[in-house]
Amino acid sequence: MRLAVRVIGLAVLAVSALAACAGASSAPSASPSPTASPKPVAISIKGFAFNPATISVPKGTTITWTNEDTVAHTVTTGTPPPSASPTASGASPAALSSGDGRINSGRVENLKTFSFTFNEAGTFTYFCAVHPRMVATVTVQ
Ligand SMILES: [Cu+2]
Repeated sequence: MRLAVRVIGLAVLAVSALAACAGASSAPSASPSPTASPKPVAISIKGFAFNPATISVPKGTTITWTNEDTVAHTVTTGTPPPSASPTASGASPAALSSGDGRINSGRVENLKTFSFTFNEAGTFTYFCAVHPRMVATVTVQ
């Protein structure tokens, strides 16, 4: 019986020590400075679509795209070329469109990421050069 009381006592000590640690680690980030850059934003590429496909962010935001599909995709600004129809074999064209040249990730393979920091306001329409039907928009304010 005494042993049981001791074990419970130790468990309570351990739990309160953990709680103290958790509280301490979250404290320093509580005061954001006015010069801090906007929070980074994540967009997933999944099921041959950008998620979310439409997003609005403040100037200075870094967006990171993560390809969760097993095939390669790209993040390419501009409008998809009308000639980008799939080849007869279904393989992607050898030369991928580089869009308007503002942002072009090149091939982003499975579970790889691509990041871009938007320092200019405007509307950025982008597509996947491998699958030009994948289109999305970032609005920077
Ligand atoms: Cu794609």
